[in-house]
Amino acid sequence: MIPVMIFAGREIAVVGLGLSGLATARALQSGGAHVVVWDDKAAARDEAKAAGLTVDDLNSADFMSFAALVLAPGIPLTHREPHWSVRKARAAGIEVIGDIELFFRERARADAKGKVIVITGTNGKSTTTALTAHLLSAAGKRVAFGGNIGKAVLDLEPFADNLTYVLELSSFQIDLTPTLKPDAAALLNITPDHLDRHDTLENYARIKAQVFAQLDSDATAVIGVDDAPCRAIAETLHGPCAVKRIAVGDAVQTGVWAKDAVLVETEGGQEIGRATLDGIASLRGAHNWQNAAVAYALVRSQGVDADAIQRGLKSFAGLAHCMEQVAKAGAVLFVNDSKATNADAAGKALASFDDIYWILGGKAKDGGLSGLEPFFTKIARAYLIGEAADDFAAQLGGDVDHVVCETLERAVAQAAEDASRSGTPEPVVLLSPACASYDQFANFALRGDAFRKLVMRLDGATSVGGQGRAV
Ligand code: UMA
Repeated sequence: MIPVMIFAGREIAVVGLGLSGLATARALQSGGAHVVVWDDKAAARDEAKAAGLTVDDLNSADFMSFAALVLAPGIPLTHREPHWSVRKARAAGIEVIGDIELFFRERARADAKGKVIVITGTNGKSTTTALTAHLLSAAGKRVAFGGNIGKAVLDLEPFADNLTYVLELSSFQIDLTPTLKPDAAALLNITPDHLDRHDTLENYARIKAQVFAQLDSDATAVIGVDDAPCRAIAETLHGPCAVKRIAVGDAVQTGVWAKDAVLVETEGGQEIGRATLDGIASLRGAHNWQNAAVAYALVRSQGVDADAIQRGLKSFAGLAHCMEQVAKAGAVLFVNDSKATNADAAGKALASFDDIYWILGGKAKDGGLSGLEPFFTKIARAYLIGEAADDFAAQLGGDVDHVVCETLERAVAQAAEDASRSGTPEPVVLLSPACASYDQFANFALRGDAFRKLVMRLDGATSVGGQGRAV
């Protein structure tokens, strides 16, 4: 845990007692603040009480007595409308911040010398964060990683001069972090997502770009330039920090670009290093080349050489629930891509395989399956689950053979049977739902775990490659 002392002796409100809220309350309390917590769900309040925190009904509290409101990232700050606690804080004139802001303020107070790397983007940020942490560790550096992946930031190890933090940040977290000042920041890509929380793509992109707003001259900005919103942000980056561009397919002047599973590092148009991703199952597909190129650029910015990066890439196990190769039964490969909670992310998996028995559905996002039409010819059959099943059946229409299975259990059984009967050389049963999980599961990780269990119960299923790193 990182004790947060900047509010020592002062009263502070924490709203939202999930993973990040509980870590925040503990960190503030251990740093000497008087912490009052609240959650709109009674069960979460009970858990906090049992953990020794002071729960008080903040609905009727006078917010003037608080130094700040620390809000959990999942709670609406601006859209569709601010949470009631945000309105109360604003009326009382107190600031509303998040746990990542506490981390940066405490780091400044402690004058901690260890490096901080932050990674954001619509898709691929978890894989890139885990890969960056892995490459640094493989090169002998001490690393703590978390944020929007794994542990909440304040649950990580305390500051130390030889400790590098690698943090995945969501747009929700960035929006609550006014003094975000890392040593290296990466923005992978921007496609429409979370627009219920950020209203417009422009506003979502503006928030993502904040990772670069306060970089010093010795810091590094790494930006993917394969999509228009990121290209527009890249145009605004003219130092004082180093700026590294990332592209898949097209060469970049200064940065890292990827083609045919090879990463090429350039400086002023000259090649200065390279690494290959050929044969690395955990980094299959063009989207993973982008992730690996970003990780390469970040790790180089910390003084690791290309040979050490190449060795680290080869030993990367991948992430659980991100195109995770779970098992084989005969010729059939089973892939868990439960983290693909939108169409764009599912598209990356569909692009990576050819003979696909596709399990999809859940709680649909705006736009449904639109954009995935170019992959339809690769799909042998689709198995629809959850709330979105009927809607998706209509969207697939006559273009893709499909069956409504409703549950994951039925979908796995049916897809496995069809794939094994097909007699084709490399059929793939792919769970890549293009939907949130909340209609049938508590989160995408539990959905992926359920898939793994169902697959391992099938006749002849043998595990391949070991489980990826937990997310
Ligand atoms: N709550 C209220 N009132 C509300 C809404 C929620 O009281 O109006 C309470 C809930 O009852 C619950 C708590 O708030 O007890 C949940 O807070 P939260 O949604 O911020 O969730 P945490 O458990 O704190 O997890 C958060 C991140 N979740 C979100 O941003 C939605 C986790 O990212 C992150 O790993 C964790 O902090 C630790 O830093 C998850 C995520 O889904 C992986 N992120 C989104 C994404 O990647 O798309 C952004």
